Amino acid sequence: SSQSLDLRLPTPGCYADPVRAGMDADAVFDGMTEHLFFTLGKLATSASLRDLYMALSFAVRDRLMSRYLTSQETIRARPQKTVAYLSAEFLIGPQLNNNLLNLGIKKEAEEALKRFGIESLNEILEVEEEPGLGNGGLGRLAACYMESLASLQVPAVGYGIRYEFGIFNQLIRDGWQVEVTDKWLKGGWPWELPQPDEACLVGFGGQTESYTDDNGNYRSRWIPSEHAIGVPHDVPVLGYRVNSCDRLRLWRADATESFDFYAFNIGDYYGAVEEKVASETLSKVLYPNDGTDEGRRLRLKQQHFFVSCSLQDMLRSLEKRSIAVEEFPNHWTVQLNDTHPAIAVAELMRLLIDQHRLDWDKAWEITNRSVAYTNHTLLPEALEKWDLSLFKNLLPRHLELIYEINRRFLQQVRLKYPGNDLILRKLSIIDEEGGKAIRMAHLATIGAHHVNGVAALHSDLIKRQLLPEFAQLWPEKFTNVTNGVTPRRWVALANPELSKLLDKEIGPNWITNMDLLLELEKKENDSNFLDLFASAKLSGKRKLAGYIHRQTGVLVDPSSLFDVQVKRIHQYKRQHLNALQVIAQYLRIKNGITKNIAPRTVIFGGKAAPGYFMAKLMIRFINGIADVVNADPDMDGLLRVVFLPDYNVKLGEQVYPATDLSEQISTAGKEASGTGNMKFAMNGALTIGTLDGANVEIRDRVGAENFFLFGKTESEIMELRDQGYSPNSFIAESNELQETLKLIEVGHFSNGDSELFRPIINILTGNDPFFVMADFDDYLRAQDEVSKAWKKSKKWNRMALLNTARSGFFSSDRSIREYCQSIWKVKPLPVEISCEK
Ligand code: B1N
Repeated sequence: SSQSLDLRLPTPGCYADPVRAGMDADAVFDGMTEHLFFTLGKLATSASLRDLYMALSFAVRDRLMSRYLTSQETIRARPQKTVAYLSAEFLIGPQLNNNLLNLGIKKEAEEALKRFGIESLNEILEVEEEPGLGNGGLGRLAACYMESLASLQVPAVGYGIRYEFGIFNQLIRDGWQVEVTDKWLKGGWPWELPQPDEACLVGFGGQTESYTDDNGNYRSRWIPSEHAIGVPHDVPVLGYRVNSCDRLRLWRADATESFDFYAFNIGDYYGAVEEKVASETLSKVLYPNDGTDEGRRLRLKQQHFFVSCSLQDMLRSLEKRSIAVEEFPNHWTVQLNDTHPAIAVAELMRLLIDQHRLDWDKAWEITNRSVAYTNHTLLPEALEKWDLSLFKNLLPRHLELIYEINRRFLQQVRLKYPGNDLILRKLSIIDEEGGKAIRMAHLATIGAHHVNGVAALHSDLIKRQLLPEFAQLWPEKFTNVTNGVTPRRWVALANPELSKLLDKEIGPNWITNMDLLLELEKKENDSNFLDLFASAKLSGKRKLAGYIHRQTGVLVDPSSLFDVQVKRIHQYKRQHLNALQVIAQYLRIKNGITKNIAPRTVIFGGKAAPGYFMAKLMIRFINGIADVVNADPDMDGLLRVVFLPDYNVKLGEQVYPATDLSEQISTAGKEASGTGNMKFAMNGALTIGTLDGANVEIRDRVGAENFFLFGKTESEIMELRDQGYSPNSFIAESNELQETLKLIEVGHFSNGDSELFRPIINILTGNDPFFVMADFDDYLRAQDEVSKAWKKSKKWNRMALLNTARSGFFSSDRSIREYCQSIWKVKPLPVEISCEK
């Protein structure tokens, strides 16, 4: 609560804040002035907006430093278990506004900016570039979880990679996606603290040798052929109105300066520099999630690089505090965010056995007690497998260890299922079909004490379909933690109008206790309140309409139904199903059947992986439809189609508060959870969706009558598939679908080019792997329900209000509490800043 919040200045003599940075507007102004002058070398009179952004960011960073350092000091003085969240992606988004909110000095910053002639904080926030260190949901989840961990005062470190280039920026040219390098570090990023003194050394390649140690034990040692240095770059993660400030520790790869680097030794100075450049490509770029083969070796290198640095860092923290290595599981709980860091199982074994000289059983006990694994996908193409030869070449010692882990594990299996060779083959870490490969999900599952899925349905499918033999062997290992999103960023920051209304109606505590939103239920028939709720939404829509006009030139009507699908472009997410529905509506309007049409603005946004041809064509397809629809006067006042370029966290903050209808239309069984679905519901959008991922739980919570359900269930999809699914039987039964497909085929959305969208037609009428044709008619039916409901605006507003009121469960605070209690067994450690006496 805000009462226990200590915003006073630390008193003199407090080591943590020697300059006693104050929290009032005067102090923020003085801080900005000093940073303009001393850090940026600028006079206030000639400062650009960017200069002011930098100055304010440094001033804010100063003001969270005593919390950051005191948090570290507290865990050092009072050792207890800390969460190590290992993730190849952290999609943290813009930092300034979030830190202002969590520190509680937004007003003060606004006041300070006024003295520089800046009337609105938004002008400054606009300047901030976000670090795109993730692809989508998985990376953003890691960021929400770090924020909730800090807000719940749980000691935690997020370990990842400081990619020099994050996810590409997306331009749309002639309707096609064009990728542009993301240079987020240009001009300096004020939120990171490089710690070169804490660098770690990581090996790759070479070979292993066996030898006998002093005690006569047979051992193996690894002689790597190359090394890289990991330099930690720390980003403070401040909790909401608490002193706890955790950190993100992102590793940047540097070259090791071997002897031959020195000019005196060689005469080939430039050759040596080139080699150095080559080894610095390790943390150069984030890989897209398209599962293609490009750069696979480098990706495995990245994974081992950040995992090894992180585990060494954890072990070093014990040494520094003179804690025995055997105590590791009492001090660190290591969460694997999918299999991207799963090499941790082998690397921790290697560090414990080869460097800390533990015997196998002790090392295995420590590893298994420390590590847990979250699975985020069932899609076979996204399940990581490494070619045995590639793996051996890069990590020969880890391969030996994995063979031994596997040998011991299969012994256990033989004991339980004597003579059952089939189950041995199914459970083995080594995939023997085709070329041999390491299955990382198996390594993670065997090494972990818990395996969890990210929504109830998904966790169930893990047990029934993905890893049934493992679930049978270790039923108690498998569990569910439904994803959540942080209400600080996704409501308080993104939706100031709604937040103001909530504060007024139920008080400010909903920000940390989303269950309080349930109190809004009693307003469901209060016309006055429903109008206020609707006008908060309208204000979000007006802002987004302005943005859409500036970015795309399309004028949209804020009073129309904003129907939104923002997420990565993927066939399983079925943006093409949505696009087909738009064409069907277009045809109805053209044919004068406008009785059941509600004025709509259909908005799409999302990036396609650069190597994913069909996804890129889907973007072109949407833009082809938009061109035709938006140019047709018959559509005026009834239909608009927009593709928003470069969807990212910052744009998401504009989109969620401005949405009436949330499109969550993946093929049942394919979307592990979804998290955008939660952000929409919190902000009072209604969902049109399938029974997939967390949609199921959203519908259960908000009520079936406040959710537009359509489509085949996961078991119906399986049944269809088993019976030999034929999309043409569904097409044959639907005139609207036939006409829609026909219009695409004749080139109506491609200026008469009947070839351009042929691959889409072919896939839908061919094997239609994501059952678009099977769900089309029911989707259209549900969309008609939406249009009908939109016309009864009071009813719509009540449904929207109930979505917000009942969305509290989807706060990441709830998810993190579940992880803390049932998987990590960690407790909060309140941080006190009191330097008196
Ligand atoms: O993780 C999110 C879920 O809400 C989404 O449903 C799920 O699709 C997403 C390879 C992935 N699963 N797998 C990935 C990311 C990067 C990569 O290189 C796979 N992302 C998800 C959070 O649970």
